[in-house]
Amino acid sequence: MKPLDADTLKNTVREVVESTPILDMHTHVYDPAFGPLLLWGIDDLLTYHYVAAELFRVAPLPYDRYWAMTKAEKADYAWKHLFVERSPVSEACRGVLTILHSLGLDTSGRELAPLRQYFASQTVEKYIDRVFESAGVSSVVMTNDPFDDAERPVWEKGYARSLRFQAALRIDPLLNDWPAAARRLKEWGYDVRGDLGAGDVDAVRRFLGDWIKRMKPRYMAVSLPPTFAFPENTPCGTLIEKCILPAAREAGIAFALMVGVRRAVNPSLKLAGDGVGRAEVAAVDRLCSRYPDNRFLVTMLGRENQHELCVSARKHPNLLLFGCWWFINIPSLIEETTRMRVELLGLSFVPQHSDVRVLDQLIYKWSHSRAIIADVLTDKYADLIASGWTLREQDIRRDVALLMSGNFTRFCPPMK
Ligand code: RAT
Ligand code: ZN
Repeated sequence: MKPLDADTLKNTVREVVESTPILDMHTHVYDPAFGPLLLWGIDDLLTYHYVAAELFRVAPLPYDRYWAMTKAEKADYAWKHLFVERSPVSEACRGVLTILHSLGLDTSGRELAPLRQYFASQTVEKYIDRVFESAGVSSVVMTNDPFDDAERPVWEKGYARSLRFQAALRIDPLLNDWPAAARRLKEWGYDVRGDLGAGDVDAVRRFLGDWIKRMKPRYMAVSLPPTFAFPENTPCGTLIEKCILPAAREAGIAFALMVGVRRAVNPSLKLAGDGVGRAEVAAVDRLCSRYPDNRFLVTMLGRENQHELCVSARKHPNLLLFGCWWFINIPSLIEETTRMRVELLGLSFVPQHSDVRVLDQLIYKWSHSRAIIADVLTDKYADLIASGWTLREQDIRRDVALLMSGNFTRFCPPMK
């Protein structure tokens, strides 16, 4: 294959980035075996919490009146205020339009009824195929919480696993509210006193081992507040050192930390009510250097943390940065963050995860991010060509495959 020149570079990079299958390493969608937990279609898109937060800014109404509405009423309300009475320029609103456009739906009448008709005529199985294909995603990693009463029975009963929807064991309730978690563990037959003594440590290890065996997760994960410190003489610190890290080592899986979320800044907004705060990156440094036999996936929510976190990743081979999380997942910050990561880390990071809660969002989250990743890579390859480096299309294919799936797969291989 002949080397690429600067003129053909842009199109080649774009084509490669668009056609390379993605392993989406953090989402909140479910295998269809979880029934109603899998969200899809126009009403779920318009009631997505990113959209709901924007709705309250322009159409103030008592919170309880909104929450008492049916899903379709909430969707009507969002459509009216965010799409009809003003232009839907925010990233969350634009995303809805990217999805509808890519499905070939006409929005020129600005009516919800024909859109609803389209979704009503789909079957979930066929629609999943269509979305995965259109988004260019080969598989997604779910967020699986054994403390979730809607989800737990499905795991306990068991279902035929598919490669498309892989598991991640999420343990927020265990780390963020130990007294409540201890009560649940006791209810489920684990011999827990709540004092985090040797007996409790054994019981939590058994609990984790049972769920790792049941779910075969790609990793264990937690989201943490900006105040996260390590080491720390708190239930969270003790549980991490005595239970989570040994369990992760034994199972050979990574531990993912998503740091910087201030939960319930406005509780009336429910899921839409969380905020962001600046976290202490040194806590991650200490975790990685004290536990070299553990692997850590880390993302942070604050823009202010991104540079320091990149520098940390340069220091610790057992740390893999991932994604532009939540409030960072907007074009201006994806661009800035991805550019900085390439400059400091080369190709040794996972540039994006989608965090989708509604299946259809795979289409917009990935098409928006892919365009930015391609632009950043084009600039970096152009710099190499200008320095006399010969670049071939197969080099680009190899590099993009690392970013889209290879780096994650190497760090978090599937469990046997
Ligand atoms: O991005 C989101 O949808 C947030 O609501 C959270 O789910 C966050 O990503 C998390 O995993 O805690
Ligand atoms: Zn998430």
